[in-house]
Amino acid sequence: MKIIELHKSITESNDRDAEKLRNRLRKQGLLLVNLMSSAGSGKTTMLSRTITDLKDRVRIAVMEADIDASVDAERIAALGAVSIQVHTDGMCHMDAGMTEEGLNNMDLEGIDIAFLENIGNLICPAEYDTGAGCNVMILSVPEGDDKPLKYPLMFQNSDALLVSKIDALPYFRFDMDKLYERVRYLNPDIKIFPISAKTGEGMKEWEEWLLERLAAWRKK
Ligand SMILES: Nc1nc2c(ncn2[C@@H]2O[C@H](COP(=O)(O)OP(=O)(O)OP(=O)(O)O)[C@@H](O)[C@H]2O)c(=O)[nH]1
Ligand SMILES: [Mg+2]
Repeated sequence: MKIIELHKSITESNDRDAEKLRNRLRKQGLLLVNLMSSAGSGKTTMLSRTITDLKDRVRIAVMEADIDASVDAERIAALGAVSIQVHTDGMCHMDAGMTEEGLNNMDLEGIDIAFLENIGNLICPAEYDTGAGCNVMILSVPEGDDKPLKYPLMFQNSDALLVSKIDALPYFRFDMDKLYERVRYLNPDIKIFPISAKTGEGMKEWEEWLLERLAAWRKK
């Protein structure tokens, strides 16, 4: 497994780097999706299912960002998809320069969508534009419906929210209506998809949205 050691970008403006990367990706027709959530919310499991479900329609690659280890990149590679593991030198987020360096180390020939599985945490990743064409976040049922109140920025900066592990709803006190209300208050335009990567429920709606985003990205 290819592991790239990244270091914090030393350029002055992350926003400028992000805009530059986004323009480059737009020209390439490659949709980069920045996937954010807290640790263990189900990012890699959701990605694995999405890659398998869409394998005849689009080619998906994944950049796995972690502080250590390469287990997630190995899970994706086992599906036959292009994957790379990057380490962030202890940092709790990816910035645009790090994202670009990671992408430069991937074989993206023929790839339609590249996911950046960002570091698991609800705070830092929301503060940095990675240059992605869209931001998607996951909140899992066991984490609770109060998270938009405590960590508003990620909900505000995301284009879509996947509410994951809905197969676990019977075992947790989780008010889906309250969650929708809190999220929509912060971000009226966000798309919300309740999913279970375990049973497959809700996956089709999310996958169709992703394909629509790819088509829209290439039209711009
Ligand atoms: N019940 C249930 N469990 C799930 C679902 N999706 C993931 N899990 C479980 O949740 C745990 C964490 O899943 P991962 O996919 O590794 O989560 P992650 O967000 O990639 O984790 P990090 O990369 O460590 O932040 C595993 O035990 C999964 O089996 C789901 O839809 N339902
Ligand atoms: Mg993971």
